[in-house]
Amino acid sequence: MTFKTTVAAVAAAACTLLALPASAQFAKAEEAIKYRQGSLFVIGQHFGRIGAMVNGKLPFDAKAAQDNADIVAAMAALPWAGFGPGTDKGAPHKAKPAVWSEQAKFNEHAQTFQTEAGKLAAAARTGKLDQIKAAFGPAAQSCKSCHDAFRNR
Ligand code: ASC
Repeated sequence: MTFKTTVAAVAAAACTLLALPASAQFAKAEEAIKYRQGSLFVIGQHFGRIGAMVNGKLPFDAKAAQDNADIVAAMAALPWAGFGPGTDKGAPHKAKPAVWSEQAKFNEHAQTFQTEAGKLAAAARTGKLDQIKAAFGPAAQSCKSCHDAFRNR
C-alpha cells in the first residue's frame, strides 16, 4: 500500500467504526446481552415512572414526565444493536430464538416502539396529562406485543 492508500484505508475504517451500530463494539456476546438488558431495564424504569403518573399512582409532574419520556425516546434506539448475530447465547437471557429467525418482524416491533416513544415524548412536551395518557397506551402496547412475541416468561 502506498502512504495515500493507507491513509485512505485508515480513514475509511475510522468512518466505518463511527457509523456501525453499537453491536460492532461488543467484544463478546455476553456484553451485547448485558447491553440490551441494561438499556431495556433503564427504559423500563423511566417508562414505568410515566406509567405511575398515568395510572394515578404518582402525582402528575409535567417536568418529570417530560424528562422521563425524553430518556425513553433517546434510549429507544439502543437495545437493538445488542441482538446481533451470535448473541442468542453467551449469558442468561429471555429472548426467544424468533428474534434471530424472524428478524424482519422483530425489527418492525423495535421500530414501532421507537415511533411510539417519540410520540410519547412529543405528548410530554405539551405538559398535558391527557395527551400523555393518549400516547402512553400505544407505547405500552408496543412493549407488550414485542415481549409477547419475542420474550420468554
Ligand atoms: C413497562 C414495562 C414494560 C411495559 C409493558 C407494557 O413499564 O417495564 O415492559 O411497560 O408492561 O405492557
